[in-house]
Formats: sequence, structure tokens, C-alpha cells
Amino acid sequence: LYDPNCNGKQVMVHLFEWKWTDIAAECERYLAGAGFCGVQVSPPTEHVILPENNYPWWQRYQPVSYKLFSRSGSEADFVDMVHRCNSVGVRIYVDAVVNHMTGTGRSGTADGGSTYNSVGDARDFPGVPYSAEHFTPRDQCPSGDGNVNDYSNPANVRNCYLVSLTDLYGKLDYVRDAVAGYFNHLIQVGVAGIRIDAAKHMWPEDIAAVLSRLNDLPTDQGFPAGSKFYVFQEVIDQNDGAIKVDEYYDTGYVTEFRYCSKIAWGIKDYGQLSNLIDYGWGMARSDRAFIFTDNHDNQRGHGGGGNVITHENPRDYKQAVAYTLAQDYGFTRIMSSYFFENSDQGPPSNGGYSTADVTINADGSCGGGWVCEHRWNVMKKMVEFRNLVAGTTMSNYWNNGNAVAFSRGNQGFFAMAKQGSMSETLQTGLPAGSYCNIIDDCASSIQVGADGMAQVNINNYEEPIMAVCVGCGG
Ligand code: ARE
Ligand code: CA
Repeated sequence: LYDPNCNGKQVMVHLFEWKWTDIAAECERYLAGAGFCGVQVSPPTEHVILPENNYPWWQRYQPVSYKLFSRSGSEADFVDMVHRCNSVGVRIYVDAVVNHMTGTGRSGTADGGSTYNSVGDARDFPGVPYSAEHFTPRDQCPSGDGNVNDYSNPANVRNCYLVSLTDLYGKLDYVRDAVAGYFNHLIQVGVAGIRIDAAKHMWPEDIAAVLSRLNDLPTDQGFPAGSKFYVFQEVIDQNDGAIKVDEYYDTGYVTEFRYCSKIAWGIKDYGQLSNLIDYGWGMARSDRAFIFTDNHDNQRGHGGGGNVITHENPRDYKQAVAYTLAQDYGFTRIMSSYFFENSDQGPPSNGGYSTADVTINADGSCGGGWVCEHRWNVMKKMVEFRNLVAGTTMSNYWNNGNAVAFSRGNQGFFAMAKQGSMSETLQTGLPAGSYCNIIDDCASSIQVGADGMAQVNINNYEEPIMAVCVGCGG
């Protein structure tokens, strides 16, 4: 439940809207070598298709059945991806949409062939199958129009329809069995875990009931016997409602959205980095916190949006992700995006509904509209750093409001300078010796004395970051 099942590796990447064929290739050609734990993939299940909205990315958050047939590919492609990634030690985590099915008022046939009808009182999803009695009864929802509209009332949040999405009745054994059946199918294929979408809108005991029905992970996909599905739950707790992240600790990790605001604030005003993790603010305990600088919603103003830093400001973004990976709180995920002009726009396409391949340029960056933040040199090097210092705590913390530095046990040392330069004599916590900065590919280095002190110089406006570690770099 709490172990991501990736051999102690520390960082996941969300390859948002990538096709299964491209993810399989990315595991083999890049992610394995770069030390990534695994990939969060977009929802793999059959979903509505919305030409009238120009095939927005969010159509995949309206499932039609649990058949593995989506805009990212067929079930055969999915299975091939999971197997190929597992065989190079990179795990797959599925974005699981099980709080609801489609929005109300929709009908049609999904790509995998299943029909759906949620027009009027109909709630027909024969591909599962679900019908009207499997959806939360209207009298359970204390809201005038049946939709979620009062975040101060847990029954409203969990029993009403989130943005008019038909809400599954998670109390029923039938629904719990159906959802567990979907998850056990993923497990049998070799998926290592899930993000539970809209977990905040599900009762924790309903989630627990589903998880209690799950099998161990299969040893034939390289999981040690007795391994459990890794779970992280999307609970947006910004101190703005009745639902708190700690209600979900027994069923897995929780997304910590306050971290997104905090790191954005900290990069704007380095002094704030000193109290980045604010337990007084109710932030989740470290061994339950799932953290990221931005996600597929808040980078485009969905899901409450907020002040977050994204790839659109590369200089700030590199600092935000570098700091996130350098410090010791939580389990980390890196976002990998595509460029967009409006917040509904789907991924790069070949026209219409067909998602374009990810193009890899000769220099290792991506083309064709894909941003591939996870391939930026700073991100790659910081993944290496975080893996190497895993298990150590932050110490020798120093912050003068313009530059910041700290050590990770006696394994690593990190420094960052907002204006692009710094020159300070600092305690590194490291054994004496010469260490090179992996961020600038060892163009600069520090000399650590017998007392652990070193002269730390940064002179690099675009990437004002230093990361050194025992046994990394050249
Ligand atoms: C779309 C249309 C809607 C339409 C609906 C049904 O935009 O107008 O009514 O379809 O036809 C995504 C998109 C939605 C989209 C949906 C379904 O973002 O725009 O709706 O897919 O296609 C809350 C929830 C949180 C949720 C965010 C978006 O708590 O769980 O809202 N996030 C997840 C995903 C989303 C996804 C869904 C859930 C649905 O990450 O990508 O929606 O599966 C405060 C509160 C938060 C609240 C936030 C925004 O911060 O504390 O709890 O988040 O405000 O309301
Ligand atoms: Ca619900």
C-alpha cells in the first residue's frame, strides 16, 4: 500500500496523455537508465469521446467501462507496455477513475465497443455492467441540484455528483466487487499501483473495502512475493473544506496540494523555503505525502488551479523541481506535459482524435508539441541525486533569503541561488574530498575540507543549482 514497488527508487513521472507504445519505448530508451521508479499513465479505461469539445484531454475522466481501451491504445498495447517497462525495472501506475462514470446527459459508443447512456434517469453502462441502482441514491445527497456544491459538508462532497459526473454508490458490494475486479485485472497484468482519482469524493471505508479485495502483485512480473498494490489518493485539501488528507492515511498516500502553492511561494521568495513543510498548516506527514510542483489540472487552471510554477517558466520551474527532489519530504512525481493554448485542448494529434507520437530530437529533447520536462538535464540529474541520498535527512540548513543550501546526511549537498550567483563558505556534511556539480555536468566542483566546510560558488543564471553527492557524477 505504501511501497511503490520499484526497488527503493524515489521519483515517478506522469507521462500525461502519452500513448502506450511511446511509454513502452520511453521506459527502455530513457526512464530505466535515468533511475525513474515508474510512470503514472492517463486513465486506460474506455471513455466518452467528445468531438463537440474537440476531443479534450478530460474526456478520459468519464469512463464508460473498465475495458482497457482508450485514446492511448488498445489492451494489447497496454499489456505490452506494462511488460516491457517491468522488464527494465520501471513500474506503471494507473490513474483510476472509480468515483463516477460519465457526466449526466451523455450517450454513445466508446472505442472499445461498449455503449453508455446517462441521459435523463438512465445510468446504463453495460460494459461493466452498471445500471441505475449502482449509483448514489438522490436522497443521500444534500444538495439542491444533486451536484457537489458544499465542501464544508462531507455528505455533499461524497454523495453528490462531482461536476455532474454520475456518482457510483460505493457502499454496495456489487460496486466494490466491480471496482476490485478492475484493479485485480491491472494487478494481473503487472501494474504496480494506482492514483485514485477524486478519492476525496469517496468514503474512506469504501476505498478500504475495495483494497481489501485485492490480490498480491504477480511474481512473474518481478514483484517479490507478498507485494501490495501502491496507492496514492487524489485528495485536494487546501484548508478549504471539511475533508482532510489524514482521513485517507489508512488507504495509502495522499496528494499534498498545499506543497504546490508552498514551493511556488518559496521560489518567488527564497526566505519562504525555510518553512516549506508546514505541519501547522495541516500538511500530510512525510510518509503519506505524495508531492509535485504542478499536476495536469493545476498547470491549466483546473482542479482549483492556484499559483503554481509550470514549464512555461523554465528557469523557475527547474529551481522548483530541483528543490522538491533535493529536500527530504514525501514521495515525488515529476510532471511531463504537452504545450496547449486553451485549458481543454487535448494532446498533440494527427488530426481529430488520434494522438500523435512523441518525437525525440537528436539532443534528447522532445518535439511535436511535447514538453518532456522529465528529459531536461536538471530533472534527470536531480532524480539521480534523490535516489542516491534516499533515507538521509536534511541538515546544515542555510538560507539568506537569496540563496539556500543544505546537506542530505553525509551523502549529498545541495545549493541554489535565486539571482544566479552565490559565494559562501558552508558546512556540507560531506567527507573531505573533491565533488563535482552534476547539474552542470561536472564543469564546476567544490573542495570539502576535513571539517566538512567548502567554498560554494554558483555562477549560472539559467540553472543556478548545485548538487553534489558521494558516488555520483564523474
Ligand atoms: C467536464 C466538464 C464539466 C462537466 C463534466 C461532466 O469540464 O463542465 O460538467 O465534464 O460532463 C476533469 C476536468 C473536468 C471535467 C472532468 C470530466 O478537470 O473539467 O469535467 O474531467 O471529464 C475537484 C475535485 C477533484 C478534481 C477537480 C477537477 O475534488 O477530484 O475538482 N480532480 C480530478 C481530476 C480531474 C478530473 C476529475 C477529478 C474528474 O484530476 O482532471 O476532472 O474525474 C477546491 C476543492 C477541490 C476541487 C477544486 C475544483 O480546490 O478543494 O476539491 O477539486 O476546488 O473544484
Ligand atoms: Ca462519490
